[in-house]
Amino acid sequence: MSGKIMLSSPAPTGEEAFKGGWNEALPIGNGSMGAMVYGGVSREIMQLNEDTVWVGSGGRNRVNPKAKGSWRRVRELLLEGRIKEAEELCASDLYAIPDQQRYYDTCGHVAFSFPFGEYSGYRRELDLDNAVCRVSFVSGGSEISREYFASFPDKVIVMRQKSDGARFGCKIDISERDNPEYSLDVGEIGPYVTVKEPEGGCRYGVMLSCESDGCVICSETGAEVFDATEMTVYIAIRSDFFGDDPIKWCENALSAAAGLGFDAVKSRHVEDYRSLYGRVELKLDGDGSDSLPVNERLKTHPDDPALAELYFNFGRYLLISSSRPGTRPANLQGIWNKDHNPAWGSKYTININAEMNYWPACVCDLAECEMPLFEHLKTMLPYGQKVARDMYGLEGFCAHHNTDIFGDCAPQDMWMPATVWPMGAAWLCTHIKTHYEFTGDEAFLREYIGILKEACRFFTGYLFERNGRLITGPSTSPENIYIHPSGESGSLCVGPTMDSMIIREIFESCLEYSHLLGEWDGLCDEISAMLPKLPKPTVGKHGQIMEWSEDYDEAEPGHRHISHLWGLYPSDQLSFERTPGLMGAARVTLERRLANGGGHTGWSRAWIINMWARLRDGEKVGENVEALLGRSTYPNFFDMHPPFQIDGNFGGAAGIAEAILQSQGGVIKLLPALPPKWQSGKASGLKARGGVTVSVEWDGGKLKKAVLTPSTDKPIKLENPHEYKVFGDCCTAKRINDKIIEITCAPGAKITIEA
Ligand code: FUC
Repeated sequence: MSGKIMLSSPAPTGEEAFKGGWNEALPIGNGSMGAMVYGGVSREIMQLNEDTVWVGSGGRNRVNPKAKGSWRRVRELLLEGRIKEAEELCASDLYAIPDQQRYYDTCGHVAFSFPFGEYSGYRRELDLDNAVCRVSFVSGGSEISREYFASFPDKVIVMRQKSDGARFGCKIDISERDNPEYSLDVGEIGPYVTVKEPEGGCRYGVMLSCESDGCVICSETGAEVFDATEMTVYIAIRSDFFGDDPIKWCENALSAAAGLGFDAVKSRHVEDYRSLYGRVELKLDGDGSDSLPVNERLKTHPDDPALAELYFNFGRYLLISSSRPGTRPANLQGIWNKDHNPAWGSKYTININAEMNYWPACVCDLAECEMPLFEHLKTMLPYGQKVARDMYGLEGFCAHHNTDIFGDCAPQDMWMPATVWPMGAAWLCTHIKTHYEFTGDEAFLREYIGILKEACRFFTGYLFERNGRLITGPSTSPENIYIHPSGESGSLCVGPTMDSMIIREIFESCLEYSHLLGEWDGLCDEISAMLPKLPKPTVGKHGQIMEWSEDYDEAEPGHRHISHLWGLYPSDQLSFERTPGLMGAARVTLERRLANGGGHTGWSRAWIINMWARLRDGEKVGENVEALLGRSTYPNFFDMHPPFQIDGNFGGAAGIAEAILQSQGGVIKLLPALPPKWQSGKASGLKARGGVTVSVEWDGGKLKKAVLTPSTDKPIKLENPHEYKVFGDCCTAKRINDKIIEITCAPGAKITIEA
């Protein structure tokens, strides 16, 4: 393994530090605590975050009291083609009051001043194999080296600096703050700052302790180190979100870490991290440019397969570092945010972004990292049931296009193309299906089927019949605008294609799993009767999959959302197996979006990669991976919306996996969409649905060898149009059709496939 994000200069720590310079700093995180490491020589900055530090409190009911009496009228106006009036009524009666959910905040930063002047041989790297960031340079004839990491087992962020020669001094400052309400203090362990977040938000503490072979003097504003060749700083951050005292908690974490000492804390961290990261390996043979700093590689070699490999590994690194059992789900920026009021509140946008964060989880064998998303569904459920009742007068679980740490499900913003879209809970619930398909974890399914049912229940009341079809409305096709035949344009509509696809997905999985778990009930009877009336995707005048229930033109044909291809990815409702006749239309849809400027945000590009992979077009996968790297990636490898948004990192990683392995529909497909430039390479430890571990090796763009290791004795379906040789201990293979073979063997057995 050798995944390294390498840079040859520090990120700017002056004026630019909290502007563009931040996109050059490198992220470390333990799921909840995070830091951005600038690697400054004489002034170093670590910008800090903790995932429960949000502005404002929970428990609000923002539902517009007029909504219950008006939403059906909005629907009628839409059906009468009176779009403007419908949108006006929606704006006055359906938008929530206040219109904003809570938002994520930064925990400020800690600054270090060192007496280093001239320096040479500078290097900064994020070692993805060990989750350690390193900085080194030579100053005054001594080599200065630093290591930084965030430990999940020991709940601290650590920074250590060593000099191999001259002694150094350092001032550590925690007082550079612009929070309105904070206080500085020093306790037995070290200095700390406590901050009260505005609008009834949490109270949190940041505390540090410092060890050195020199002398350390702590004060309220930080610490001063004299005459050292080595210093170690431990940082703990905690809010009162969980009800405990942040300062006590920090003291405990810091004294436990200091008790263990740097070496033990580091080896426990590396062991913990590698137990997740080390499950998968990807090697894409590159063009030899990997000795260059990544910012140069991004500019000059965006098509280097080795850079795509790094992007994939960085995605896994980010997921492990921002989402672990017991933490909050990764938000729009994972956990890394420098702003007091970040773009889109750095909360959870659930009309694509939060879901995309979890696309790589299962295939990369990081299913446990997805648990925070499911835990969050539990937080949302009571709120979403109240929204269903208070806003729509209906039963069930309903959320709109955003949620926050408190699980708020009421509409967000006052923006017609996005705000009133009652599908957020439903989309999130489709992850229950995917997670179960990969893990086969029945206990998980039992735990979450109730939530899935509540999401379905909402639609038993909300769907309405028109021309024999059951459709949604008022809703939107996120976040696009259509042109009505009357010439009016609008975004509020009835029956957008994506809604029907999402509802089909949760209805079908609810029925399947209710049957499996013996939990069939009246709701299942009801939705089985409704299912045949859900509209199927239709082809429109351009040969495209229609985005709306009528064949409207789009105001922005290159829109970043490609919602009507939801069935292509993440779902497989549009697939060569299920709907071969519609795959051409899916292709036209994507081509049209791209021809009109689509893919201009990082996440949109990432989605497009996954869709091309499902369309089995390796060339397009390659082109779009190259575009993601070359046009939508910051020097620190963060995804660029702009600004930074982490969804593209995760979606891109998922797309790279999707080029190598697919398993939708329960059929394993090896190298289904390999970009032509990825001539040779290998992947191991990837997971296919059904809990099968897959390793694959290829050369000249062709499969050489693959090994499948099932975790159960259920038969494995493998696409094998090429008559690959299949052998393994006690395993039997039989052909089911001209493309697919079925292999049966014992759990843990190795099935070898050779070209
Ligand atoms: C959706 C997208 C935007 C942005 C925001 C956070 O609304 O359309 O591009 O990513 O979420």
